[in-house]
Amino acid sequence: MKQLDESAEIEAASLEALVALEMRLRWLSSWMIHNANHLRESRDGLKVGGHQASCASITAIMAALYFKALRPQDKVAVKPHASPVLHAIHYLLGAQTLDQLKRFRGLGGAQSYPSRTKDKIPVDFSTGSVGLGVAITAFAALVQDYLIAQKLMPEADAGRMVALMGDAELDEGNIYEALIEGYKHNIRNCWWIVDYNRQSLDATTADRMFNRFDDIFRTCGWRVLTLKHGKLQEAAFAEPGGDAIKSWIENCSNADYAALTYQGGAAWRARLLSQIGDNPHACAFIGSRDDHALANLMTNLGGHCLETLVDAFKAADDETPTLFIAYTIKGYGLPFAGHKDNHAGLMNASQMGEFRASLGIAPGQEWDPYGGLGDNAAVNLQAFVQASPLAKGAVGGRADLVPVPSRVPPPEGKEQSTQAAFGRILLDLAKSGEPIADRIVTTSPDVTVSTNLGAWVNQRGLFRRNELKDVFRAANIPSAQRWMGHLAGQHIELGIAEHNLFLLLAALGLAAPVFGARLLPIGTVYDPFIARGLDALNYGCYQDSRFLLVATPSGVTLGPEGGAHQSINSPLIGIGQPGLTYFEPAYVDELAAIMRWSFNHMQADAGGSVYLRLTTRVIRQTERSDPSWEADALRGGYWLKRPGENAEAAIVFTGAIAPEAIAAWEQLIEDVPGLGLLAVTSPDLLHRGWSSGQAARWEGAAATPSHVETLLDAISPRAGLVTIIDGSPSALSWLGSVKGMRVSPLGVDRFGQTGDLIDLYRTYRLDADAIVEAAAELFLKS
Ligand SMILES: Cc1ncc(C[n+]2csc(CCOP(=O)(O)OP(=O)(O)O)c2C)c(N)n1
Ligand SMILES: [Mg+2]
Repeated sequence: MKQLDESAEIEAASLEALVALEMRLRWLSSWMIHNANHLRESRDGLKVGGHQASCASITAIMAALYFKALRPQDKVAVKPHASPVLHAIHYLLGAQTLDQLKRFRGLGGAQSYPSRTKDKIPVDFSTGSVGLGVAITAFAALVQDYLIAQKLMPEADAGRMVALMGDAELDEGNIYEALIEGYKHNIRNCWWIVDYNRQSLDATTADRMFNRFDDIFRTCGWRVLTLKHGKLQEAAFAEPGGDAIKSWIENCSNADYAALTYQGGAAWRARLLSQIGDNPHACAFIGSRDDHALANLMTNLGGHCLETLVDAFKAADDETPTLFIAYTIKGYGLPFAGHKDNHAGLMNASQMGEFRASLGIAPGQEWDPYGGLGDNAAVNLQAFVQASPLAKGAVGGRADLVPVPSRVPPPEGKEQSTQAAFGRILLDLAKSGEPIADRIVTTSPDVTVSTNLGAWVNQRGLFRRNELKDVFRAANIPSAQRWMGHLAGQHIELGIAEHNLFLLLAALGLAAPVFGARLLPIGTVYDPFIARGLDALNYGCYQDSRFLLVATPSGVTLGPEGGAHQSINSPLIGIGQPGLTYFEPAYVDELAAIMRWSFNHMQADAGGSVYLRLTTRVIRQTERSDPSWEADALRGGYWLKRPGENAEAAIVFTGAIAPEAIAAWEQLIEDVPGLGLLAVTSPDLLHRGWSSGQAARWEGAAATPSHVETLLDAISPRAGLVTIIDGSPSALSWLGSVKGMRVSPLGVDRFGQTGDLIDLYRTYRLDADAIVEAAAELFLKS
């Protein structure tokens, strides 16, 4: 009995501490935003912003999670607008500095939205574009299972992947794509906690979705825990008249609830009396409370009640994926609570002053972590924080590097396509016994076979937590594909949802920093459908995830497949996307060298992800007389035909149209002596090198020429260039600006249509004749 009393006492003390911490978080997040907007000097007159209402909505949830439920091995994606709350938590934990808080939303300060790479606190997953941070936790749970199955991580270290999300994120389609894929892969150890304040940015959210989310998630194997009422409400419902109050709440629309919250106690009273006042018990119930108590009761929703939250987190302490729908009030406890326009609302100085005074915080003590608490209470609260599991620091160390073979041999054959060679290189690696082959993990959204990953999958198998039999094989039905799924498999097959591909790649590519075990993920996709998952691709790159994206086939070169499958502007994505290096090799020896380079680049401290734009077009491979091309190819380009001294012209090409460039060169070389032929393997590296070299010079660095400048130094400054790529011509036309040369850019700038290569290259002016004509205009008539 004594023991029971003691543990009840500890529980009560811990709840009291959580209540106090919730208040600290609400205060500190509000103050951080207030400081940035109203106190810090504004040099440009721009509104700094920040979301006090979004923070106040989730402070109780985060207090219960961070100071009670989370274990060091758990990983969290925090809803973007709750960034100040996350910084405040780490401030209390001693992991965030006051300087960073004061510089919230300033250069080098705490970021507007949690950022893995820019923030100085541990951020497991960046967020910002709503929906993505939620879904990545499902994929991270899958990655964790993969690492455990591959014996790269002990099961005992498994953590929970948690997403703290706004309710409007439930409108993002990517959530449901992830939900479906997660169900197929039987994910576990995943919590999604919805801050269900029934407000988005513009308005209150649709009532018709009430109870629908529960159904959707349960259908996909999730446990759904709805935290609608706080303990105060639960207790009140048991009083005479309480059932009438409960059913009134049940039937109240989102907009009405929000508006009444904003209006306060008198408005609650008037509305309740007008609608259920004829029930004498309800009338007495309402009459027994003053306005303040009534407002307090009506806003005592589950997501603001620490006891309810702690109980719910405890109740879900197993592997089952769980959706918590925690009812909240946007702006809880702040003057604009419930107002539909409060998303970006900021308290003014006098409102902040009142808030400060209500907490007993003296002017000048605003940043004090435990200000206004009184000595004993402050010491106790600090001790509680220091005793929380998170104060012991995050787990996970530096992941070892995976050795990359000194050479990745190109496949043999005079005539080859880069896509087929990619498949062959992976197959050779699968058979090689090289350690790297065990760390490669492939994935594809239902285009595994058609992007030539089939042979790799036959060798290494599909990853499945629950064994998947190959029914066709068991029935002796001939097939080139062996599709057995098991724990040791190294290919994760996805349904057709390119967005999921990029989120899974992002999660796989974070295995080293997040789980301490390095993977080398390779994803394949048809090049045009990168656009489907572009935000998720950007999301992965933004948080420095490392993967190899193989996009194939590409351009109009895929011929009869037609316009809807032809990619035009993807080279520009490759050039424009930070954190992603784009290559488009023409020959398979280039591809092999680039893949080897990629395996190193994906592991380098200052490395990144890589995008290969490949093709199914089979072309004659080139004979190499010396190996010097390779180093240049890995820097973005090399002279396939060296120009003569002071040459007046060059043809510059990228990728699959190499045969047309060569044919044109052969036709022109007699008339244009010294004509050069430049193979650009990476327009991206050339451009990046050029612009960063310039920036470095402007900042006073030594004048080392960039690779493209060195390449173009081989020809006359007055030379003309014909550039050609099966993609947007602007991917190469900029080359003229490097040395001020004239350019005639060829490429595709209209939607394509079906046809064979001869017709298509003629129609889109990608054939040798087009190059010769462009050259004639540029070199001969000038
Ligand atoms: C993909 C994307 N579209 C639009 C936005 C702009 N935006 C930021 S928050 C928000 C609504 C947030 O509502 P909710 O998720 O319910 O969060 P809370 O109410 O807790 O602030 C919108 C539309 C965004 N960040 N990302
Ligand atoms: Mg909301």
